[in-house]
Amino acid sequence: MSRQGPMKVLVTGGSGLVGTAIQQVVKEEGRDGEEEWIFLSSKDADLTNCEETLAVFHKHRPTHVIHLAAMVGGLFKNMKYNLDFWRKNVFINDNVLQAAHEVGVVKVVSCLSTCIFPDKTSYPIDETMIHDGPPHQSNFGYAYAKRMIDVHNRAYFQQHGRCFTAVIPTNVFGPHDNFSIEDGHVLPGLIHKAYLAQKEGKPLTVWGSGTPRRQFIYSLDLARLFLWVLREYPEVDPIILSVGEEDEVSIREAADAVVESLGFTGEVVYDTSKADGQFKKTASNAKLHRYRPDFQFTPFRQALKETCDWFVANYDSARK
Ligand code: NAP
Ligand code: GFB
Repeated sequence: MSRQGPMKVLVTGGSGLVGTAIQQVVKEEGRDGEEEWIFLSSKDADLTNCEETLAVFHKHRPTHVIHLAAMVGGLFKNMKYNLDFWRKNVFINDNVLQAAHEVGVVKVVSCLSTCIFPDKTSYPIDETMIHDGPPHQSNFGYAYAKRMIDVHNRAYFQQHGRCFTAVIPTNVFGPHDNFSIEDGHVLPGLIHKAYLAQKEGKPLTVWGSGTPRRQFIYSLDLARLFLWVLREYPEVDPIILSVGEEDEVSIREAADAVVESLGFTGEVVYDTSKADGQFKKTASNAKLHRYRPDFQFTPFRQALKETCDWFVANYDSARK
């Protein structure tokens, strides 16, 4: 099944938060010549469209694929558009995996999320629990679409012997995130809101009660792990990419960290009329630890400071 010659890696969603982090890590590694990398954005092909997807795969004929492209958003965007999250992501995933199969791609690494696990569950969550019960109702469209990638992967292996696998990251953040206040995730949303509140001398409003808990992973750490999975992880079964259970923080602690990183000096208020979403989705990184006991995560405060500094320095061009 393996092809001769250097790896030619196609990254779908190569212009997003995770894709740009992979671009940076690949550049830092400087393995020019040994591997060829192609980073796609939606401008290169609309991957919800079958013909455009096949055309871009035939054009580049990759040996390996990192599949990131997806309709993505925070809690509040998910609550509004469950149907769109389901349909777009199902189309994208079916098109990408079938096109990869048709051009003979040796390995695909797709991207799931810890929000796809059952809402009513025991903790910590592990890789065996994906299909054990319904996901949280706030994002069932996105969650079921992502779960189906695991079905695709097992079926491509069973029927065609393909090594199509997936990683399961927790909440990701970093430079090049979507800092949209309405549609983005909590950390970029809070960074943007605190930046504006400081400038305008207004309070920072955190949505919900602040009690839900999240494990955050820095996009550059995730990118390093993605490269290891692409080159070395041998399983079709997915792997959770997460900091430890002990590194989970409450939304209140995350907001406090944003306040500190940005040097916000105003009042912080909580709008409890806004949804809290899933209370927690505490994931185990025991499998990752077995494979990569050496891997060092960037400390949360340091990663958050780097992200805040990037946002301030790139305010005009940042996605928001
Ligand atoms: P992002 O910053 O929103 O980037 C999304 C990427 O997908 C962009 O490159 C976008 O292209 C591309 N894309 C979207 N719709 C497309 C379409 N119809 N055709 C072609 N390309 C399309 O998202 P991200 O946070 O990097 O997410 C990357 C992956 O990680 C996704 O699979 C996501 O589900 C997963 N994930 C994310 C998180 C998180 O907290 N962010 C957590 C767990 C898992 P344009 O730039 O041209 O729009
Ligand atoms: O990152 P987030 O939107 O998504 O975080 P999830 C939501 C939590 O942060 C809730 C609180 O408890 C919100 O009440 N929060 C406080 C805020 N202030 C803000 C704010 O300004 N913006 C936002 N967005 N939240 C998403 C899923 O869940 O996780 C997606 O809906 C995706 O499908 C992603 O998988 C990783 O962690 O709740």
